Amino acid sequence: MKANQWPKHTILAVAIITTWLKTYLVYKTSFHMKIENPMQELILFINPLSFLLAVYGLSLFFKSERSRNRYLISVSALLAAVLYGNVAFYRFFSDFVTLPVLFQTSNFGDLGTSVTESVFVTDILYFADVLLLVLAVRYLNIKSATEASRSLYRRAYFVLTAAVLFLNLGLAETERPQLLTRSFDREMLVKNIGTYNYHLYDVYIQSKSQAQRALADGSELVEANNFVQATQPQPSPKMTGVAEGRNLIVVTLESLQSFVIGSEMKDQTVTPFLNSLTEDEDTIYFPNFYHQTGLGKTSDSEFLLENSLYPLGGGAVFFTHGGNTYNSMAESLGEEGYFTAVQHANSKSFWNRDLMYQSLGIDKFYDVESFTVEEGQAVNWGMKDIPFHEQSVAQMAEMQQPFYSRLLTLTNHFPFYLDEEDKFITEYDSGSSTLNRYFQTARYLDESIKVLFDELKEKGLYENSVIVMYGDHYGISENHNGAMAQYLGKEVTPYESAQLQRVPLFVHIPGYGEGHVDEEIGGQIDLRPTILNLLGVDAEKDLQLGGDLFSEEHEEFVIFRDGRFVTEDVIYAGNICYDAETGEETDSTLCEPYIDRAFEELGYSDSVINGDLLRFYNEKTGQLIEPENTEE
Ligand code: GP9
Ligand code: MN
Repeated sequence: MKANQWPKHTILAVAIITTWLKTYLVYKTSFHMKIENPMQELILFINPLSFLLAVYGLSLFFKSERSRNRYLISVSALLAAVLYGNVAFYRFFSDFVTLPVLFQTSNFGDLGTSVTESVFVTDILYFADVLLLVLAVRYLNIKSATEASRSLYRRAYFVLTAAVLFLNLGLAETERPQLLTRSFDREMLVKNIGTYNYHLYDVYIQSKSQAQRALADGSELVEANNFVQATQPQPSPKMTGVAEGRNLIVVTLESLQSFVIGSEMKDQTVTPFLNSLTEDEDTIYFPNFYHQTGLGKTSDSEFLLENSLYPLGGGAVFFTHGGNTYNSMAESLGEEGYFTAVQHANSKSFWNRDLMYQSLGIDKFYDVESFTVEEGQAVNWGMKDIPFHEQSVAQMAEMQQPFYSRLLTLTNHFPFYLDEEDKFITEYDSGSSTLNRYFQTARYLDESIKVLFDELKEKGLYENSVIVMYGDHYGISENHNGAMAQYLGKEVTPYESAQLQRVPLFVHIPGYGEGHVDEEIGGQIDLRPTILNLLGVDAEKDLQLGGDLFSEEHEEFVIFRDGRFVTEDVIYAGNICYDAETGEETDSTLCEPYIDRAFEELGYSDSVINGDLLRFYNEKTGQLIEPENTEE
């Protein structure tokens, strides 16, 4: 029967098209992915294609039609199972599966049962493409091709596949710059590179870190610990236990840099409430405090705070090492009887927080689901800070005391948009609309902190709390140096740029009475030792790289994640050694000893994280745990 014959690669085409369309339908029906514009929709639509072309395309190497068809059906069935597994998981956890989750089911208690409860008979539809493929193989009359495809055709086919992949990645990059290097959210990854590519990427990231972990042993830990013991300052006895037994509220001031504190813009005060705190009798304000974050931005600052270790140089540590063993501040305070929480009105999987917070021993994560975001209460990346603080304090009022809660603000985030009613000052005029708007969102953030304080007072939580507030990272990147120069009235050299990495730190202790401005040079790595000493928690044996900012012994040496550093005398930036006072280039030998030390310190921190070394460490005794006892 020569008539009605289908071309020879029809089965391959059926496999690709059915799985492709099914995947898109599953995206639309089974996951809640927020699509904001037609471009995102287009990316979502094309994102399964490159992977499907590649994996089904391998069938072109098979010689017999039978084995080709068998291969296609097996792959189709396997992919359907993977996608369906994701759907079932998503129904329960509203999140995409990641490898460590599959292997660390103990973290999730009854993961097994919960997944089986999310299965329905109609789910057979998720396998419709496999069925169609089997029917096509069975009933379509295909022109027979007994040989493997000619290599020229095959090559053309795979060039096309690569082109589709690059088109996909290119579009994704315009929508989400640094998607892969920052990899901030599983949902965002799936939305942009597709569920199948996402799994490949996840396998790559996880196996890289598993290999480093497998090769590590306790000996590296001994070295790191010796370094810590030799460099740790004794905490300030004067400040020990000043806030003992109080609730600890740590507020992350999104993208807030120190240059706005105490500043005016077009005769308008940018941060009136925070300015008043710098002169307040219960507040210690640190104007020379630096962020030390890398690509993990907010999450890196959280990592520094909780662990007093540096984040990683490449990629967000919350993602790459979310399953490590940590001895976090939350865990220490938990052992002291504190209830520990994070409050943040964003999706829980952002920065892998849901998983990382379990590793950090945080009792409860109040994510966006815990908040009621009314019409008009969201801007930029989510809920506005004022209603966020109002609802957060209401949640705190229900918490067991003493509690340690971290509030992550969100409004002062790029692209710094605001609704008209939230603009308390006018825009700046410069060539950078980003910088122009930044002052307004910073002003809004300031207002929201005032609301936070008022609410805490009203709910009777204020007196018995200590409130620590820090800027998480820069908000204005070097792309806006021209506009910054206009505002600052001076050129933004690498020296100035390093100084612009200062973020505000406020330690507010109601009733303290000895508030002042503390000029000590410090960084986010110092937050944990400083706070633990205030609360009277002994951290002598903790493996932490920072030191108590109030201590006489605290060394003024701040290392940035990219190797720049600041001391009392020199600032090292752009491979140039600057005099800290004058900003003039100075003798490079003055920086050299610090360059080596910065390298050493970052290296120890990296080895602890990459080797997951804290699993070998008992922070109570300061002793090594024998490796064989560490695995569950
Ligand atoms: C998102 C918030 C902001 O949850 O932490 O992220 P960022 O981009 O600043 O890291
Ligand atoms: Mn941030």
